[in-house]
Amino acid sequence: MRITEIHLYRHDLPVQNGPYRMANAEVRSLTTTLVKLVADHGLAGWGETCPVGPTYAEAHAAGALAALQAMAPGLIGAPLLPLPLHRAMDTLLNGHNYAKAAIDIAAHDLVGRALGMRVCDLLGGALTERVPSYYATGVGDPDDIARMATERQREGYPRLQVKIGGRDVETDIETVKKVWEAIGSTGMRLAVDGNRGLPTRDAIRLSQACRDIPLVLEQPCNTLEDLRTIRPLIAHPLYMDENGTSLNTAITAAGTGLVDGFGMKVTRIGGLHPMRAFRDLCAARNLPHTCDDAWGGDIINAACAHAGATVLPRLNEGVWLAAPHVAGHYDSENGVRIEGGHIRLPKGPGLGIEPDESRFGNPVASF
Ligand code: 0XW
Ligand code: MG
Repeated sequence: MRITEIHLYRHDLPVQNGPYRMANAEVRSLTTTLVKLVADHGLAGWGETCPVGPTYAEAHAAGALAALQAMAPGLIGAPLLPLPLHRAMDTLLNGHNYAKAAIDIAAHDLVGRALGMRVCDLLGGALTERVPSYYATGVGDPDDIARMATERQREGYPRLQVKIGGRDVETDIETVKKVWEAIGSTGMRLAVDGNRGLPTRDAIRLSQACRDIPLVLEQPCNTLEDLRTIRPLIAHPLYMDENGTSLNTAITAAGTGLVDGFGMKVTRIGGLHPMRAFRDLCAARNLPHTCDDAWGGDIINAACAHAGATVLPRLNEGVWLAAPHVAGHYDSENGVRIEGGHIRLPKGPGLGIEPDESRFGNPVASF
């Protein structure tokens, strides 16, 4: 199985009821990049990568397209199996995991279709058909966020992530306390995500002020050094998200006891093949984690859901999807949906998504 054609598409995803606000980003519309790989036997597979704006992570939409265009000519004729494919990509471009991930996802889709297997089975096998999700609020007014928390809990979400940062820490503390008043008795789990936006001073202040609330503190500050500084001074488990840029950083964070878990993005770590290794190293260290991505449509959503279905249930912090903020589906029948706070795993081979290509227009580049 070798790659014979690569087609790249750009597609806009306006944010429903936007903007979506995080400590370092306010997004109204996102540009997603889609990859269609065609193999020598004629089958095709799809991949996707969609940074949530240019300031969330070291990734941006134009960068994804440029990196894919730089690699694509050298990938014609490359083998589709993940190990040689990653090797081929690494000989063409250093880094740029979030672009390589789109090729990796498309290859998994294609190999799954060729073998008649779902991607979750290629990743070792699904442990559930009903994958837990979690809801992430934006940064907002404390009373509004508490109301939203109650609504999502009633919908069936097992976990809530409250966004903080980029403003006065006392408002963040008020938000966390009001949310806990709303959901504390329900069993819903709580993460508080600073998206790199808090000075160490404010992360320590918030954690101390909320010490009786059993939350996890996700990526409150910007750097690894900041996380090391606050680690002994906070009252809560610490999760890494944006700093987990590769298997290498994840291994160091897990191996040195810097963190108690991760918010992990499939594209940030380079795709489903490295995500599988990450999942297994977390299991070896008994560390919980999510299987998300930053944004995107049905293709990335299916990739995250397949990966999330293979995580040990006791370590599974859920699969976040942008679906509640995105209108419509690439595949109106099999498109990935959250129902009752959970995702039903697609049934078909590969990712289980048959995208309606006409939605994407002509490819912006073909090789
Ligand atoms: C909540 N998310 C999964 C969605 C946004 O892309 C940010 C991200 C996070 O946890 O940082
Ligand atoms: Mg996060």
